[in-house]
Amino acid sequence: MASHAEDSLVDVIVLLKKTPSEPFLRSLQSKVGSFRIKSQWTIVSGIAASLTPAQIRALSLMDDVIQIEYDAPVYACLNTATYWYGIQKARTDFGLDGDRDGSPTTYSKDDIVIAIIDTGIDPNHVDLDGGKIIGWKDFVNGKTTPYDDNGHGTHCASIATGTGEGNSNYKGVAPGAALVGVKVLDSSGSGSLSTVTDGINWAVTNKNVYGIEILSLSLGTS
Ligand SMILES: [Ca+2]
Ligand SMILES: [Ca+2]
Ligand SMILES: [Ca+2]
Repeated sequence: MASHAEDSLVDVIVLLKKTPSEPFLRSLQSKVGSFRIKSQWTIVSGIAASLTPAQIRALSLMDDVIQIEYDAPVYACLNTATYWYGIQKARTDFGLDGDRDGSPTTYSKDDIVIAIIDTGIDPNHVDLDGGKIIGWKDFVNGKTTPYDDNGHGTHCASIATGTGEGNSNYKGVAPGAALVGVKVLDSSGSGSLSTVTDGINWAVTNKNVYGIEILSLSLGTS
């Protein structure tokens, strides 16, 4: 890691050998001094935390710690290539247009559900309205209803599931599929590795609540 003043705090991701239970985290803090835990996850054994350089050095020597890395910035990808893998797989695995509950123009967890982990989704977009967004979580601003203050997530959601009402040339691959919006990138299209992990962790944890089959991420670290 680059040098940091000894009293500075560095945002890092700490990968652990065990699930980060409260007693385990308390025991780590009792050894290296208390620190702020920003996130803890279940899909990977890890936490996001703000640590001093001395704490990073101390933790890195502990048997329970696999790896410590910077909580790197993450950006929306302008090119949506990665995204198509999921969609092609959706088409192959689930067939047809994403409708699975027998009603192509209404949306439920029993349809194919794609979680768009991105800048948000515009619920008023002509191709995405009508109840297509069946779930929402905002890790950036904590808002309780869907929006997109950037446009990238809406673009990705349209390619995947747009109904083509706005322009039939732009009908999505799976127009009968439903959406869950998970906002992890801000209005400039940027975020951090830990916030993206928060989003993935939330989508996996809630996959049965919303009937999520697919996670869509169109982002990168540079
Ligand atoms: Ca349906
Ligand atoms: Ca519509
Ligand atoms: Ca489903």
